[in-house]
Amino acid sequence: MCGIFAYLNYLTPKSRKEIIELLIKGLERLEYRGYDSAGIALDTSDSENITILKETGKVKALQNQILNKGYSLEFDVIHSSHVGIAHTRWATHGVPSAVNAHPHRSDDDNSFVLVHNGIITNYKDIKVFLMGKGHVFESDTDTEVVAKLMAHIYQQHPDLPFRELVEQAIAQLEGAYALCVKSRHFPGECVATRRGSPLLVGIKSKTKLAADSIPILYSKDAQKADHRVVSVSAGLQIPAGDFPRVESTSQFGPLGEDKEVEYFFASDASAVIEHTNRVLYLEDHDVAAVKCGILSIHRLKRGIDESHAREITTLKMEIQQIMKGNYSSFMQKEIFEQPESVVNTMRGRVDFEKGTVVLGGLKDYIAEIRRCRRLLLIGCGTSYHSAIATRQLLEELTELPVMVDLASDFLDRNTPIFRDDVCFFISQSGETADTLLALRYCKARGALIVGLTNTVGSSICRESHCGIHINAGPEIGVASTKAYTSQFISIVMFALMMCEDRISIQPRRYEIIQGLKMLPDLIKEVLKVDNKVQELAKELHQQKSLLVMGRGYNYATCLEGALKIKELTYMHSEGILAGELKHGPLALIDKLMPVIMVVTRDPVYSKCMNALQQVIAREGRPVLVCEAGDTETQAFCPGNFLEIPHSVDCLQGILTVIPMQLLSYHIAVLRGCNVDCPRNLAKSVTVE
Ligand code: G6Q
Ligand code: GLU
Repeated sequence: MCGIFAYLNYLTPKSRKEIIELLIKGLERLEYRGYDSAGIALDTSDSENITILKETGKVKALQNQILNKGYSLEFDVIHSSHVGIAHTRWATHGVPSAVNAHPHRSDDDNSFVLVHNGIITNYKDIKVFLMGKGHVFESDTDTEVVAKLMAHIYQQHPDLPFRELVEQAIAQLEGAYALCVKSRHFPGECVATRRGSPLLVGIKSKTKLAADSIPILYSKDAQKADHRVVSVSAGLQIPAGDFPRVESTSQFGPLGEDKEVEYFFASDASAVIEHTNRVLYLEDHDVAAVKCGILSIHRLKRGIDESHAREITTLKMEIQQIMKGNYSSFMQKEIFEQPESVVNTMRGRVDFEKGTVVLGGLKDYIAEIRRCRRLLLIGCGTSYHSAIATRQLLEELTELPVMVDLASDFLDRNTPIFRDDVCFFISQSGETADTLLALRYCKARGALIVGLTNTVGSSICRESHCGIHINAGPEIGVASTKAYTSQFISIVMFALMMCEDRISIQPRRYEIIQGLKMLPDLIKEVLKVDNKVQELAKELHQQKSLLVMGRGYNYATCLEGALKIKELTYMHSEGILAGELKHGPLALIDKLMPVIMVVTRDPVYSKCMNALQQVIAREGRPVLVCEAGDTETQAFCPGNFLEIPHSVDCLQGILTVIPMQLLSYHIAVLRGCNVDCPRNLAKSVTVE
C-alpha cells in the first residue's frame, strides 16, 4: 500500500508548475496503491525552505487544493535543480486525515521531510525517546518518528553527510519501509532506501549514461551493520566516530561535460514509464543517494543479495498498457483484456502443435520438484483462490499431496515445513506482506521456494529460488480479475510440465493442452454474456445478500465470485461448497434469498443437480451459470441462466468466473460504488 514518488531535476530547469504537475501525475499512477490522502513537498520559491501540501482523500483533492492556492505557489518560478517528494497513503497508523498524510516533517522548520511506505513496528519506543528529548509530535502515524529521529541525529552530528545521517536513522528502525527523504540542510539532495517495501529509481538523461549498472558500496563493517548502533532503550546516543564508513566513492551519472540529469523514485514502474524506460530496482537495505546529480547506492548489510552492482534495466511496458482506454474503469478493461492476457501467460511456453509446455523459470528445478514430499500453495484473497481452483488438477497430474493455505493462517499455525517441501507463493503484486513472510518462513526451513507473480522485480520474485511470471500485464483495478485467470493458467502449465513423461497421462495432457489453445476464443464467447449479466445486476443490486454455490472445479469460482461481490458492492456474499449445503447453509434458502449456482458437465454434475433440486424444493429461485445448450439443466430454472461455452473440466473455472467478475462490476456501478478503488482496500497490501 501507499505510493511513493519523488522527482529530482539536476541542471534541468523546471518551473514550479511543471514540478507540481509531474508529482501529481506520478501520484495518479500510483493511486491504486492507496487513496486515503495525498501530499507533496517541494522547495519554497526562494529555495530557502520546504513547502508541504497535503489533503485527505484522493489525489484529485490535493490537485484542487493546489489550484485554489494558485498564485501563492508562484508557479512560474524556475528551479534549475530541485527535489520534490510525493505520497498517496493507505493508512495503517492514524486515521486518514490531512495531518496524518505524508510527507511528514521533523519540526516546524521542515528540516527533514519524508514519505514512507510500510510500518515501523518499534515506533512507540522511538517516539517515547524523542518526546523525552523535547520533540513534539503532530500526527498519529508511525512515520513521523523517522523524520524526527533524523533531526535528532542532525542536532547531535551536524557535520554528518545526508546519506550517512539517513543510514544512522534507519539502523534504529524495525519493520518495513520504503523511504524518500529531502532536507533543507541538504538542498538538491535526495536519499531513498527500502526494506520490505518496493522502490525503484528511474533515470533520464539526454547524454549516454556512464554505465549500465551502478556499483554498490559497502560499509567497512557491513557485516555488523544490521545491528542497531545503540538501542533505543539505551538512550539512542549515537556516538561520533562509530559510523560505518564507505570504502570508496562511486560516480554514476551522465558522461561528458553535460551533467543534466533527472531522477525519479517510485513504488512501481507505472509512475515513471512516461518519463523514462531506464530503471533500477532497489533491494532491501540499499540506500540510494543523489548529490550534485550523481547517484550512489550504498549498503549497510551484506545479505541474501551478494551482487556488487544494480543493473539498469529497460522497461518494456507501454504507457497505453496502464491507461484505461475506452473502458469506464480499469477493472472493466482488465476483465475484457482476458482473451489477450491468457495468451500472454502462455506465450512462448505452450507449444500446441508439439504438445509441450516449458516454463523457463522452472525447468532446471522440475526434477527436484518431482522428488518432493509435497507441494504447498500459499497466497491471500484472489491469489489463494487460484490455488483452490487448481489443486485438484495438481493432485491428479503430479500424484503428490497438495496443501493449499491462506498465508496469514499458515503463519499463525507455525506450520511444519521440511527441506523436501516445495512451496509456491502466489501473488499478483509480489509484495503482499503475509505471503512474503510465509515465503521467508519456508525459506528459512530449507524448502524450495517458487514465486508466482505478475510483477517483475517484486520482493517475492527476488526472494524465490525460481518461479513463474504470469505476464498478465499491469493490473490497476484493486479487484483482481485478469491476474486470477493468468495465475490459474500458470499453475495448470506447471502441472502439465510435471507429468510430461508419464505415458498413462498423455491423453489427459493432450486434452488439457487443446483446451488451453481454445481458451482465448472461449473467453471472447463468455464476454458476450455481458448484457445479460447487466440485466441480472439490475435485478440484484438492491439485495442485501447473494449466495454463490458450486462444487468440484467450480468451488473456487464461488469463493472468488463472492469475494468480488463483497469487495466491490459492499453487499454480503458467500461462496458455498454445494456439498456443505445440507450441513447448514440450506437454512438460509427461501424464495427471497438470491442464489447463483454454478453447474457444469463435469464429474460432480449429478451432485450439483442434487443441490440445485434441494434449493428449488425450498422455494429458492437460483440463477444458473451453466453450459451453452445444456437445456436439460436449464429447464430447472427457465429463463434464469447465464450460458458459458464448454471446456475441459479442469479449465471450466476460468470461464465460469468471468460472469461473476462482470456481475460484481455491474452491481457496483448500479450501487454507485467506486469500481477501481473499493473502500478500505488497497491494491498492494504490504502490511501483515
Ligand atoms: C481481490 C484482491 C485481493 C488480492 C490479495 C492478494 O480482488 O485483489 O484479494 O488477491 O490481496 O494480493 P496479491 O495477489 O497481490 O498477493
Ligand atoms: N504506516 C504509514 C502510515 O500509516 C505508511 C502506511 C503505508 O505504507 O501504507 O501512514
